[in-house]
Formats: sequence, C-alpha cells, structure tokens
Amino acid sequence: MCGIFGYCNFLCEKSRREVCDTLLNGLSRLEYRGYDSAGFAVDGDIEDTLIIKQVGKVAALRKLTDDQPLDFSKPFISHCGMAHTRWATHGQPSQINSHPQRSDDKNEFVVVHNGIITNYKEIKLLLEKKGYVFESDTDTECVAKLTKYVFESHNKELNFTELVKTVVKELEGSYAFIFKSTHFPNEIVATRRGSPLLIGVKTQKKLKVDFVDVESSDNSFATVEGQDMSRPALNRSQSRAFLSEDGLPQPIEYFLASDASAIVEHTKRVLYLEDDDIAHIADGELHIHRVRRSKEDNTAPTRSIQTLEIELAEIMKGSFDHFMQKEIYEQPESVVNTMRGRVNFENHEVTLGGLRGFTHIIRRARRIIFVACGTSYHSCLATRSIFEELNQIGTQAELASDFLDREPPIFRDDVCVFVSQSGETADTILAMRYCLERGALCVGVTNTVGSSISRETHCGVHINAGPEIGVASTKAYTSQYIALVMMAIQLAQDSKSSQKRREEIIDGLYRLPSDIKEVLAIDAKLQQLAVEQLAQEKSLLILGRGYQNATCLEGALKIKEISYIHSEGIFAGELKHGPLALIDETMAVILVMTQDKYYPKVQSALQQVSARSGNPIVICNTGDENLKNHHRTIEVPKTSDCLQGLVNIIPLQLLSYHLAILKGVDVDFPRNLAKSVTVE
Ligand code: G6Q
Ligand code: GLU
Repeated sequence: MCGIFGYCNFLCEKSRREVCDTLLNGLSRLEYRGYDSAGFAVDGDIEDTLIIKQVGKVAALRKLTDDQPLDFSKPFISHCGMAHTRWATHGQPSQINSHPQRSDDKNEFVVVHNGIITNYKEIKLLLEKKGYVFESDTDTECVAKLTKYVFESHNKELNFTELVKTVVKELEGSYAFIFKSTHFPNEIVATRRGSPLLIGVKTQKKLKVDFVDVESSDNSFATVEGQDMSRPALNRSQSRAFLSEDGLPQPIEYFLASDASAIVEHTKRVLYLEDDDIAHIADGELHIHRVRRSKEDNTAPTRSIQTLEIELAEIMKGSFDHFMQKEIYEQPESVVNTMRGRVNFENHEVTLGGLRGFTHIIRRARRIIFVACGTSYHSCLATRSIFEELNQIGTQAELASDFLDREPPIFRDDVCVFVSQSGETADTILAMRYCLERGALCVGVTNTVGSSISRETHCGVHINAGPEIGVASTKAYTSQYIALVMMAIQLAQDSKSSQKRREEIIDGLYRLPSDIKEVLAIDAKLQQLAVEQLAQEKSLLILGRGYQNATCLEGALKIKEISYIHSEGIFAGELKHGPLALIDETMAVILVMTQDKYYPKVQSALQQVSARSGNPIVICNTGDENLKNHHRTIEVPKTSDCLQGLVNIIPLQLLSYHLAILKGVDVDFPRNLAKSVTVE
C-alpha cells in the first residue's frame, strides 16, 4: 500500500529547499510501498498551503518541484509538511487523484491517506447536497471536504485535535492520515486505524523521558452537525518527553512515516501509533489523544519512544542493482539472523522467546490453522507437514481472503498462526480479528516490529530477516519458513520419539547458510539458462510434490509477479488429472526432483512429461548422475527433506530475477503491485 511521510521542524531553521528535499527523500524510501503517483503539501508565502503533486514516481515529482517558480531559499524556523506515494484504490492514477487531497481551491484543509474509506460514497452524497463540488475520484477527498464541513458547522471553534476526532468518528474502513490546515499554521494531526504510522523524534539534547502520555479527555464530542456540545476539556498534560532542562521548548524535528525505512536515516528514536491514536504536533510538542477515551479502551496510558534496530545500510541497495537481488544474496546472513539466539546447535534445542508461556497451550491445540497471503501462504504450505509429523496435530493452511469468504467455524481450542512479512496485510489482519473474536489463541509471525499483527496477536515470532524492500518477497520467505520449522521443533521438544528427527533437522539448519551460498554460486549459469532457454517462453509450468509443492507455487509466483511471464505451480500428483494436456515439445517445464521419499513418484511424473515430448529442466541434488545424463539440470546441495525447499527456491528466485531483467521490468517496482497490501 502507499507511503505517507510527514516532516515538522520547530526552532530549527530549514529552507524551503531543505524541507522539500526531506519530504521527497522520505517518499523515495517508501516508494516500494506504492508508486503510481506522489505529492506533498508545504507552506506557501502568504500563510497558504502549496500542493505539488504528479502522476508517476517520486523522480517525476522531484522534477516538477524543481520547475516551480518558488523561492527555495525562503527560511522556515518552524514548519509542518507532509507527503504521499499512492497505490490507487479509488480513481485511476492521475494528477488530480494524487494526494494530498484538499477541501477547497484554497487548500484550507489538506490530507494524505493510506487505506480505504468504505463509507465514502455516503459522505460524498451528504457533502454534495451541502454544495460541495468534488474534483477527484478518490475516497480520500471526502475526508478533506468533511473536515472543512465539520469545522464550519462548529463556527470554526474546534481545535485541530477535536476537529479530526469528530471527522474520523464518521469514517469506516482503514486509514492512516496526516492533516494540515491554513487554519492551524505549523500544526499537523495524524491518526490511524488499520494502516501503519510511526513518528520519529530528533532533538539536539537527550529527551527527558522516553514515552509520551496518552491524554485523556472527557467523552463529550463535537458532532458533524453543529449541535450544542460542551467543549471537551482536553487535559493537556504538558508532555514531559519534550521539555528541555530549563522547561522551555527546545529545537526539535518530527518525522512521520508508514514505516521505519523513511525515518532511520534521521533518527532511531521512534514511537508507534496505535489504532485510534490521534497525534497532534504543535509548538514543538507531540500530544497523543484517543479517538474514543472510554472504559473499554484498554490501550496503554503512554506510547514508548523506542530505538530502531535497523541500520540505514540495510535499506540501501549497496553494490546490487536492485533490492530484490540484494535480498536474494542476503539470505545466507538473513537465515542466520532468524535462528540467532534461538537454535542451540550443540544440544539441538530451539527456544522461541515470543512463544514463552504459550507453548503448552499450543501443544494441546485441537487444530493449528495457518492463515496468510501470497508468498507468506507458501511458507505455511512448506512447513505444514513437519508440524503434523512432529506434533501429531491436524495442521491446515488457509489463504486469508478465502478464509474470510467462508467464515469457517473457529473454536477456543484452535491455534491460529498469522504469517505476514509486513504485518499489515488487510486480509490477514481481518482473518486474525475474526479468530480473536472467537477466542482462538492467535500467534503472529511477522518481519515488522510494531505492526498490527505483531501487536494484536497473543504471542508470536519475529522472523528477524531485516527490512525487505523488494516487492517480490525472497528473504522473508526463507526466514518465515525457518521460523515455522523452529516453532514446529519447539512444540515437539518434550517428545522422545521425535528426538532423532529433530536433531537431523537442526543439523540441516546449521548447514543451511553454506547450502544457500552454494546455489548462489551458480547464478551465472542460471542467468545463461534464462537468456538461452526461458526468456522467450510465453508460459512456464513448475512441477513439485510433497515438501516441494510449496516450492513450485512460490517459484511460479516469483516468475509471474516480476517477469510477467505466465507461470503455474502444479502439484506433480495432479499432473495426470488434467494439466498433462498442456505438455508437448513447446511447453516449458521445470521439475523439482530432489531426493526425498516422493522421488519415485516424481520420477513417474518426469516419465509422463518426457513421453509427451516434454523436455523439462530438472532441479536435482548435486551428483544425481541419472538425471544429469538425460536432462538439463540445476544441481543443488541435499539437506533434510523438510528443509530442501529452502535450498530449491533459491534458483527459482534467481531465474525470476534474470527473466525480469531480460524483459526490462523495473524489478523493485513491478507493475500493479505494492509491497504491503493494506486493503482488502
Ligand atoms: C510476494 C509478495 C506477496 C506477499 C503477500 C503477503 O512476493 O510480496 O505475495 O507475500 O502480499 O504480504 P505479507 O507477507 O506482508 O502479509
Ligand atoms: N484509497 C486512497 C486512494 O485511492 C488511498 C490509497 C493509498 O493508500 O495509496 O487514493
């Protein structure tokens, strides 16, 4: 989904050029999240708000900015600006549909939005009846115009926080917003429900405390129509975090963003907003309010200011041409990071601290239900059978969207595991909340600290893969896979019968980094294969069986999503039930045929394909002379059967990358896709 970025400087002078560059650079860090158009809002010269926005990527916006007849040297001792990269959900990518969206042609209220307002049509109808004229096709525009309407309905008496509180109470759907207004100069208000938003804080001196109070206010609210109401008595506690020693306001900068990759180069001190938080930045202070302050609101009374663990280098490409390539090559390290401090290779033990106190409950589960989307779903498929083998608990893998469509029965003795790299995928979040409501124990497996899934589940495992910027998931897949294998092992650790099996798997995990390096070493051969034998194909079938079912689905997804070549993963056991009709001398086939108990059955699939003049490329274990002498092969090292998919996916990741390059695709920004799909 899209990227939101906000920048506020207080008592530290910045030129308009510096402000615009900070906003533009922030957007470029978020561009992988959605990038069909971009824009920002800054102060003009006469207490007005300037909006500069453009269809296309951030580079186009940067060029448009440079062409503006503005005095870029103009200094601002205090200023609030905001920016947005869009991944359209309502209204085609176009200049007018880009964000910020505005309330009127004077830009009295401007807003940037990540998410979907599901009741925007009703709001739009109400406002059109009140005489408002809409200029865009977006859902977001109704929020900007509703803000103006509410402000005027209350004789312009509401303060910025009260105003936004009143507006968001009328909204349904998911959002992260930043609001800016000419009525509230040098202030911004940010709020979220279902989409991520965090705030970085940068000060010259150390902060006095590392948390911000959530300010209580009484329950009386303004309403949309200007009814009588007691002005909510906001108990504006002086936010202790931002006072300097002498109690005077200090120079300070705030960075708001959809994720940490846009903040880390400025500061590592960040605060994660919770759903229904309203953050108000004014006079150098950050105040946190709640949309609804009531007894049921069991969020913490403060928001801690945490220290980011990621480094700037991690979100840069380094010597690689693309983030995806970098992340494929990072896997020997990222898999170690996933296991670090959790696997004791000497005594063959796994300890996942995030499950502490819940392991005994999970062991008694009636069912284990994985729920995920896309690549994350494939990591569940890859590990489902080792869960069943080691723990003798029925384990199923569900696609979140299908799960939500079916609304299946879920019981208190079910354990539901939500796997999500971003931790913000709407389908997976909605499925999680469905299961939470029904009393199931919910486990989160994510790569993003502070994400909705990691915060709302009862317990969980952070896969520690480091930020994954490339839209096509690679290192997150292998780290999710390993995290789930570690979970399966930990759950079985009190059983003697599986002791040997667990030791064999843990020894395989120990060798995994070198196994992956061995495959990365044949990258040039894979590139040649792509150039000489696959680049012209219109369609590509990938066959696998058993543990390799997931490999063939994941390999096919990689190829289709970044090279746009149609590719289909087919369970080899299903070949004769229909797909075999596709096989002839022209159909490109990759067959995953590494050594495991299914090998003889995959052998018969190979014979079926060959008998129809198929000429598959076979992914096999190094030294499989039989296959090497009769087929084009990609040789990979052998490991434990349930881990072999971690090795077999590497050549498919590399092949998809090379095919995309040959097709001239912008690998890190594949068309129509975004890194995190935070809408249904
Ligand atoms: C795959 C894509 C995509 C992704 C899903 C789930 O290469 O990245 O399929 O896996 O959209 O995303 P999350 O893992 O963030 O929930
Ligand atoms: N729904 C809004 C739109 O289509 C926001 C999309 C986004 O999150 O980028 O403009």
